[in-house]
Parts: sequence; C-alpha cells; structure tokens
Amino acid sequence: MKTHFRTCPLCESTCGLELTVEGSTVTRIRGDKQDVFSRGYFCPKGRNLQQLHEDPDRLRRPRIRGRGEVGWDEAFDYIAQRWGGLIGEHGRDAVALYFGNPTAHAMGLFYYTGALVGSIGSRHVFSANTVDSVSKQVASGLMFGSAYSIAVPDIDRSSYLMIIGANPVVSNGSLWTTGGVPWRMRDLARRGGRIVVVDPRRTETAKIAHEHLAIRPGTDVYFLLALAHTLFAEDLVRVGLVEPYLSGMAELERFVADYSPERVQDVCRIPAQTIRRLARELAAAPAAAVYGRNGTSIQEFGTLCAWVTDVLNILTGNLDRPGGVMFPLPVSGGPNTWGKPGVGKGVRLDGPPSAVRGLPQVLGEYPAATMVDEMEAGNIRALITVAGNPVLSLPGGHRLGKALADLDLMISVDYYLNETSRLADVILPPPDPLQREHFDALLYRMAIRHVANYSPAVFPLEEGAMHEWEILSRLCVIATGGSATPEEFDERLAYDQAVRAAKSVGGVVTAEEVMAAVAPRTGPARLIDILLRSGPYGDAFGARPGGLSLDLLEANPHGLDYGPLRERVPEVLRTPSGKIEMMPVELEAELRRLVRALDREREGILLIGRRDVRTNNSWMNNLPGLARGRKPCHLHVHPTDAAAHALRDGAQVEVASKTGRIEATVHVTTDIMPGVVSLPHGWGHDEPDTLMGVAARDPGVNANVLTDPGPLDEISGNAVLNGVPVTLHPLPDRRRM
Ligand SMILES: Nc1nc2c(c(=O)[nH]1)N[C@H]1C(S)=C(S)[C@@H](COP(=O)(O)OP(=O)(O)OC[C@H]3O[C@@H](n4cnc5c(=O)[nH]c(N)nc54)[C@H](O)[C@@H]3O)O[C@H]1N2
Ligand SMILES: Nc1nc2c(c(=O)[nH]1)N[C@H]1C(S)=C(S)[C@@H](COP(=O)(O)OP(=O)(O)OC[C@H]3O[C@@H](n4cnc5c(=O)[nH]c(N)nc54)[C@H](O)[C@@H]3O)O[C@H]1N2
Ligand code: SF4
Ligand SMILES: [Mo]
Repeated sequence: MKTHFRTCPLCESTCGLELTVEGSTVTRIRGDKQDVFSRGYFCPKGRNLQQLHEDPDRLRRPRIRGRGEVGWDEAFDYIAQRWGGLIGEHGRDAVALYFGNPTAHAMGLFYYTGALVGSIGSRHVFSANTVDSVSKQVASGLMFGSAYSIAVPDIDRSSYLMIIGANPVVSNGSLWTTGGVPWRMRDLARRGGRIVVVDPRRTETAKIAHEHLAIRPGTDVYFLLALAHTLFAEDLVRVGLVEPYLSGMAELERFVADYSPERVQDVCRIPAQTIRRLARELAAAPAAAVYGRNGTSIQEFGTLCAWVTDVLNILTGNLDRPGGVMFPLPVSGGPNTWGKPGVGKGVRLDGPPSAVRGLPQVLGEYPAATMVDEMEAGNIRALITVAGNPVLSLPGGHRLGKALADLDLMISVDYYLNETSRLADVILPPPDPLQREHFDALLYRMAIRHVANYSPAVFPLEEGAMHEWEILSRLCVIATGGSATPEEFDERLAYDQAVRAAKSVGGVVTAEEVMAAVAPRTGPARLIDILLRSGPYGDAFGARPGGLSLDLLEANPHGLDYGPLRERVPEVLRTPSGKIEMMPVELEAELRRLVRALDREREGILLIGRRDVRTNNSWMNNLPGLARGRKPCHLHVHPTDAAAHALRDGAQVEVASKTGRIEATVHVTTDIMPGVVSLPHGWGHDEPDTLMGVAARDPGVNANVLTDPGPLDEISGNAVLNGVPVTLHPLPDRRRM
C-alpha cells in the first residue's frame, strides 16, 4: 500500500488529492489536508479520478476508421501518407486545429500544442477559449497589456464579493484559481464579509450568498455601468494608489453619465434604488471585489462586461489592493513577468480576416463559432482536434457534425470515441492523468496565492501507451516533413526555452548551462523546470541558492506556498502607454453597438446554460461514480412561464431557436427567473458509433443545437451561448402514451 499526493487536473481549482494505491489499483481518493493551497478540499470529480483510469470505454490504442484498433506506427504512417497529398493540393491553411478545454490542464498539451501550431503553419487555429474566456482576456489585454493579466479577487482578505454570472460553488472558480472556493467563501462570511450574487438563476452560489439579484440575461453591462455612474454621481470614486497610472478617467466619466440606474432598471430588471445601494456598499467596503465569469463572458457584450467589471474595481480603489482584485506573480512566469517591466506591446486583435465572414484573428485564433463556415465553404479540408468535443461544445454543434463528416482528413487526440471523435479517421488516445506528471503552469497565473505543486505520475505508462507530448511531437514531425525523431523535436523545444530563460535571468548562465542544469529531465518536466528556475522565485540555475526548482517541489509533495498576492502596479503593466487604459480606443465600436442595443425590444424567453458539480463539460459523463446523484439534463422553467405554455413539471417540451430544435423534460422551479430557461451543455450522448456506455444510458440533449454561431461578442469573437432567444411548445407526454 502506497500513498501518493497529487494535484487534481480536472478543473481550475488545483486541489491537492491523497491517493491510496494498492498494486495497480487506487483504493481511495480524498482531499490532501496538508496541501498548502486547498487544505483538504476536493469534489466528486476528484474523488472519482481513478474511474477514468479504469474506464473500460477509455481508448488505449489508436484507431483508424474502418480498421479498428491499430498500432502507433500504423496510425502515424497512415497520417503521414495522407498528409503530403493534402498539403500539396490545398496548402497548409486547409488544415484546422481545434484545442479543447483540457489543453489548459495538462503539461504535455499546454506546451506541445503551441509547437503543433508552429509546425502545421496554418492560420486556422481554433480553441474552446473563444466559447469561454477570450472576451475577458481581450478586456484585460486592452486595459493592462496582456491577455493573462487577469486581476483575481483576493478572497481571503476581502470583505465584500460581488459575483456576476458565475457559479463558483459548482464550477470551483474560473480564471480564478482558488484551491477550494466554497470554503473560502464561507470564511469570508464568517469574518463578517458580504457576498452578493447577480444571476438569472438562484444558483448554488446564490443560495449561500447574503443577497441574490435576478438579472435579465445579456443586460449585465448596463447594470455595471449604472454602478459606475452612481460612483461618479455620488462622489464615491476613490482610486487609491493606482491613481498615477490611470488613463482615460475623464472620458470614462463622460461615457457612464448616460447610464443612470433609472435609465437601465427596466432593461436589467433590477430596481434603481438597489443599484444605488450596491454602489454605495462597494464604495464603503474596506476591501471589495467584483468578479464575473461565464454568464458575463459568453454573451453578447462579453468584453464590455469584463472591462466595466475592472473599471468598478478601479473606481472603488480595489485594483491592486489586498482584499480587492490583484495580479498574481506566478511561479512559472507569464506574459506579465517576461520582458521589460511596466510597458509592452499590448495585445493583437486585428489578425488576418477569415475568408467567409471576414472575422479577424484575435490573440492568434479565429472564433471557433466560424470553423463550420470555413469547412462548409471548402477552405478547411482537414482537422486535428486535441482534447476537444466541438460537436457538443460549439454553437450549431449539429451543423458542425455534418461538416466534419465531409472533411478529407480528421484526427482526434482524445480518450474517448465520442460525438466528435467518432467522425475522425484516426484517433490517438493519450494516457490518463494518473499515468502522467502534472503541473498547473497556466492556472497558477490566476491563483490567489503564490503556490507551486508538482505531481509525478502515479502509475507507469500502460503497455502500448504513448505520452501525450510524444503523440503531439510525432504529429509535429509529420507536419514539418522532417526526419527528426520526437526526442530530437523535444530537445529543440527545450533549447529554445533555455535561450529565453538564460536571457531572463540576466545572462548569469548560457543556454547550454541551462540545458546541463536541467538534465537528465526530458519532455514537459524539463520545460517546467526551466520555467520555474528562471521564474520570479527560481534558483536561476544555481545563482540564487535555495530558489525554486522541480527538485525542490519533488521534495515537497504538498506543495510550496510563496505567500499571498502583493501589489504589482505599475511593474505588471504591458500596455504600450505604460498606463492602465480605462477607456481603450479599441472599444469604440463596441460602445456604439452597446448604445444602439439599449432601447431594443426585450420580450420573449431567453436560454442560458447550467453546470453540475458532477459533470465536467461534455466529457466525464461516462464515469459511474459521477452518474450517480447527478442532476439530469432538464430544462428549468419558472412557474409563470410553465403556466403560460401549459407545461407541468416532468412534461416534454420542444425548445426551438433560430438554428434548431430539441426535445427536453421540463423541471418547474422558482430558482430561475421568469422569461429565462436553463439547459446544461455537454449532453447529447446518443450519437451512433460512439463508445461511452454509461453516458449513453442517460444521454440528455445537445443544448448547442439551439445556440447560434452567427452573433458574437464582436471585438473578441467570443460566442454568445447565454441569452439565446427560444420558443417553447408542449409535446404529448411520452410516459402516458
Ligand atoms: N462541476 C463543473 N465545474 C466546472 C465545469 C463543469 O462543466 N462542471 N466547467 C469548467 C469550465 S470549462 C468553466 S469555463 C468554468 C465556468 O465557471 P462559471 O462561470 O463559474 O460557471 P457557470 O456555471 O457557467 O456560471 C455561469 C453563471 O452565469 C449565469 N448566467 C447565464 N447568463 C447570464 C447573464 O446573461 N448574466 C448573468 N449575470 N448571469 C448569467 C448562469 O446562470 C450561471 O450561474 O467552470 C469549470 N468548472
Ligand atoms: N451552451 C454552452 N456551450 C458551452 C459552454 C456553455 O456554458 N454553454 N461552455 C463552453 C466552455 S466554458 C468550454 S471550456 C467548452 C469546452 O469545450 P471542449 O473543450 O471542446 O469540450 P470538453 O467537453 O471539455 O471536451 C474535452 C475533450 O477532451 C478529452 N480529454 C479530456 N482530457 C484529455 C487529455 O488530457 N488529453 C486529451 N487528448 N483529451 C482529453 C475528452 O474526452 C473530451 O473529448 O464548452 C463550451 N460550450
Ligand atoms: S474542485 Fe476541481 S480540482 Fe478540486 S477535486 Fe474537484 S475537479 Fe478536482
Ligand atoms: Mo470553459
């Protein structure tokens, strides 16, 4: 019997887990009480991690459509044979890449997907980020200069938390790495702090908050602007120490002057006096944070919501203040620790336009919503998906399914034969999380303490398995037409990083010395070691003895904690002006769009999403331990709307939108506000030729049949998946037929 400690890789919370292992079996998983960050907190997904390891449906060998399971060499030979002809005939841009959410959670994916983009050389790069966070990243990029300059609520020292369009009690936090947000919220309340939730649904988070305000979907930006308006109107603006670094205050004040609480109250459905009271509370709190996520990110005005959220944090003196929102100084570095402090190039929002809709590449990617347009037009002939399930995740998923079936070549790097990978010519399955090392390089950039934790693999690779970084390296080798081995490829990647690391530690070592210092490590662990040692707490490859290195982390299985967040303005800024841009000129067109939309007709029923503590987007529905006790994929409807449509609890309903229709079971509840219905995404496990037996027993329906790839948060290209107009039509009750 052996005990292993490791960080859970399933969501952004990065909880420490304690695994009891007997032979090749995990007999128990619980929270690691000694974990420096999560201190024992964990959730049902982490508890069932071993079921992923054991899942008989999880693919262990590559598959070629029509041939079934094959060896790795046969799979890569097949790809190599098809590749040359395809690129020769149609060029590199005919290949698209789609990276899913788990690429943010695995070292082998995080680093080697970048290499894949470079090796393939196609401009058609897509990811789940454009149905998720890109709007927030664009706003942060414009204001602070880098897409990863995300100011996170310093919850442990806060006295007031306003959560708008997020459900962290279920999601465990997003763009906000907390190591257990529910217990930190409870601590905040116990200290006498206040939590306010603004959400169309009385969520699990709203239920533990002091106050819940139901808001009409898609109108958040007006509500937030009215808060800003009140701060100016009532002379409550106190920006604090960031004052010398602010630009655009006068223009901002002029703009928000038009958005009085009285002007927006009917639009948002929140009374003017409540908005005024909230503004006063925010201003009066010793330390407060306004935090928004998916409800405000994946909607029509996602970028503007994120912008005005941070504007409020600035106006109340809470940006860069303990207990307000702060910028982490991440252990493995990031765009706001690299390069010259205090100034930078900002972010690029005007990459080359897409062919069909003329949408610009933003932060190096096109909106995933438009991938289907380019496929239908024949501009994309091949697709590589890595850790993604776009058929269930992207708007108009069913239309995408048809387009995928018509591609000349499709490759999926994935665990499962699911709704997307069933359409692939080749599936390349990676080893499960327990067979690989783990380090959250990306998520620590948004963590509320300066923590670091490294987890070696629990089990060796299963026979016949291949490391994910090696799978991606072999694809890179094929794409570059090179004769290099994956090991040589990895060597080059590490050397490039060593060159940058040598520079960033101020030339005390050469790249060759960096490579020697991190030997004999290879693969992602070597890349992490280079980043850690050249990072803000690193040992600079020996020049700063006692500093951080992977060796040091291996000796500390519960992680290391370098303390709470610290003030970082102005050094954190990477804007060309060296200022915090409160009124970025790039937002002009969006602000005009916002002004036009204010007087729009706002009747009818709007669809929003929902998450469950026992699901993880589309992909963990095959684990029996999570299927048990999971809330079903039902449509939540308010009693008023149910009565108006002659719907009873348990009835069948047809939900129709501009793009499609689905049938669902109704759950009547006062937890949802009138005029809004909610359906979770990531369901619809009844497609033919999939291999997910447990998920198929309770398949649910694909909510993204109803969402529309057309409308976008225009500046960022973020999809609009919340606030989708739908109609309801009762169906005959199947159970009684
Ligand atoms: N258990 C579980 N955890 C997860 C995931 C999961 O699938 N399951 N997914 C992970 C991923 S990929 C992410 S990105 C995060 C997301 O993390 P969160 O954003 O915290 O999670 P959501 O449940 O999407 O929360 C969005 C909230 O916005 C509300 N909402 C919808 N439309 C609007 C609107 O127009 N205005 C306002 N104010 N609110 C609105 C919804 O009712 C919902 O409560 O969660 C992560 N964690
Ligand atoms: N209507 C609606 N749609 C939404 C959302 C919403 O709130 N409402 N949320 C959006 C959000 S926030 C997100 S992030 C996207 C998610 O969109 P996607 O990332 O496309 O979908 P996932 O369901 O996360 O699928 C992950 C895939 O990766 C595989 N996988 C898991 N781990 C690994 C791994 O380590 N390696 C490899 N190679 N494969 C792995 C799984 O089997 C699965 O096929 O969905 C978006 N779609
Ligand atoms: S909250 Fe997230 S990181 Fe923690 S155990 Fe659950 S899935 Fe894993
Ligand atoms: Mo996400």
